Amino acid sequence: MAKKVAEVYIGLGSNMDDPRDQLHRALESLAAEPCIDLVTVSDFYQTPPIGPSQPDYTNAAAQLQTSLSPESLLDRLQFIEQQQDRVRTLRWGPRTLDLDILLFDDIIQDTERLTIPHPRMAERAFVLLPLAGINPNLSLPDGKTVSQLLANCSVQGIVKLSA
Ligand code: A4P
Ligand code: MG
Repeated sequence: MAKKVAEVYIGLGSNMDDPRDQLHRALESLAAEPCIDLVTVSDFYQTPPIGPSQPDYTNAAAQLQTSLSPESLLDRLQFIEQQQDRVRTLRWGPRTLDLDILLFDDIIQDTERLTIPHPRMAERAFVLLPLAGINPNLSLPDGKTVSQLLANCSVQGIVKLSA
């Protein structure tokens, strides 16, 4: 029997050690994963940091299809973060690479390890703007669309980059 394939959106962020290159390397690693199809990659954006004072981020989003469970996908994302020298120190602090699961089909889950949809995505322009570039009509499990959520966010200081 064919394995069920889920439609997933992830957020990518970096603000250390050549952020744009970090995102490109992460996307290459994702594309090379046997159980992940990289379907669409958004534009890249330079975004002012949310949280402690630190350099601007480069953010993007990607649409994936995968036969992995949410937990197994998180394992793969965290492995790719480790490969790129992610060191976990300060919460919301600077990082070489952050890969977050934003949406996983219409799953709603809140376990110790994994919250889906990502708990802060609905108020973050650095997440919503790249997602809207992939599909502005994409809806969260509560029915709100990315473009509706984006209308309530400030996009001040965010600049589209060439990938
Ligand atoms: N975790 C729970 N749910 C998820 C999920 N949906 N996807 C758990 C990924 N991980 C999830 O994450 C901490 C733990 O969250 C993981 O072990 C996992 O089990 P982390 O990546 O180690 O730490 P973090 O990213 O510092 O924490 P957090 O709270 O996820 O931070 P955020 O919300 O991701 O914010 N400003 C700009 N402009 N751009 C950014 O990308 N990013 C952050 C990080 C802050 N400010 C930013 C940006
Ligand atoms: Mg994270």
